[in-house]
Amino acid sequence: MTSHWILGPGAIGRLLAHSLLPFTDVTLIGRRALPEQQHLTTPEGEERTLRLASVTVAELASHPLPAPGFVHITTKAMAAEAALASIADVVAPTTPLVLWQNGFLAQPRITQTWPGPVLCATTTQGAYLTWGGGVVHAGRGPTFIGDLDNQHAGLAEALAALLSEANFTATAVGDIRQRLWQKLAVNAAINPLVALNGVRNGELRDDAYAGRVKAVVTEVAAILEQESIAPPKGGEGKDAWLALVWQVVENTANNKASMLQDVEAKRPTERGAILGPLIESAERHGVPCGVLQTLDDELAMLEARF
Ligand code: KPL
Repeated sequence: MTSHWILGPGAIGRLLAHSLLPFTDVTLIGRRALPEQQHLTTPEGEERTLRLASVTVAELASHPLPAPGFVHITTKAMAAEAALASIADVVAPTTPLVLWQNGFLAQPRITQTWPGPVLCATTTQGAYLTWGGGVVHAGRGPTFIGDLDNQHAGLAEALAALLSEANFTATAVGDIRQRLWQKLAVNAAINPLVALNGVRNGELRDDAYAGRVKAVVTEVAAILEQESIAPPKGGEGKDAWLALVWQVVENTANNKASMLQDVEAKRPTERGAILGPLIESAERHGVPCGVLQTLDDELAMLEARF
């Protein structure tokens, strides 16, 4: 049986572990020890408790486990490379990795440096951790898996099939780069503004914020054109991106976006993985990014006060 290591026991990592456990061998890996019994609340409100095997990074170094078939990295974007480095000595460099991060920072870097296959996943599964360490599976949504160079389609298909069997609906795709940038575009238009203003997603429709959303999308659309990322649903340029952003705002109106949750918990945000690649691309292509840069500076100032 192929074993799956899940490095980063946050909400998505634990949801993945709960989903896969009945079908395969799963080990959660974190910096701190986790309780043996892990609780999950399903979107239907059902409570489940499972015994999930977990080890700390330090234990793994002194008591190596049998080689994994996949290592899933489910940390925040800015922690992914350090997390991989922390287990690199005990994992064969040919092991397939699956990167579950937001943004587009860890994915190209790890794809370039890891000798084995690197799959990227983007998911719309909604999940959060409770204070007691349980995971609430708040809403189901599709997951897409592929690799940036389209060289591991068979592996992506095998993983998507296993996840779908585990009711974690997943599809292998040949355009994961496009999908990661698309999610990044939406995140760039929503997350910094809600985090800086302490509002839920739906409030961005208010006059006080809507103009800034449009200004962000104008810059993002021009940058994505330079990156050859097609506008969503075959639409045209900026308007198609804006329509997508308003659609997500509508669908998630009552959500506290992940970046707002980070700010409220005084944790570093994923600005480097979301705004960083856009600003870097704008500078490379000579496209304006003053609005994005201001958001990034404001977030940096906010984080400096934590
Ligand atoms: O993905 C999200 C997030 O919170 O990071 C959005 C789409 C903004 C929904 O809240």
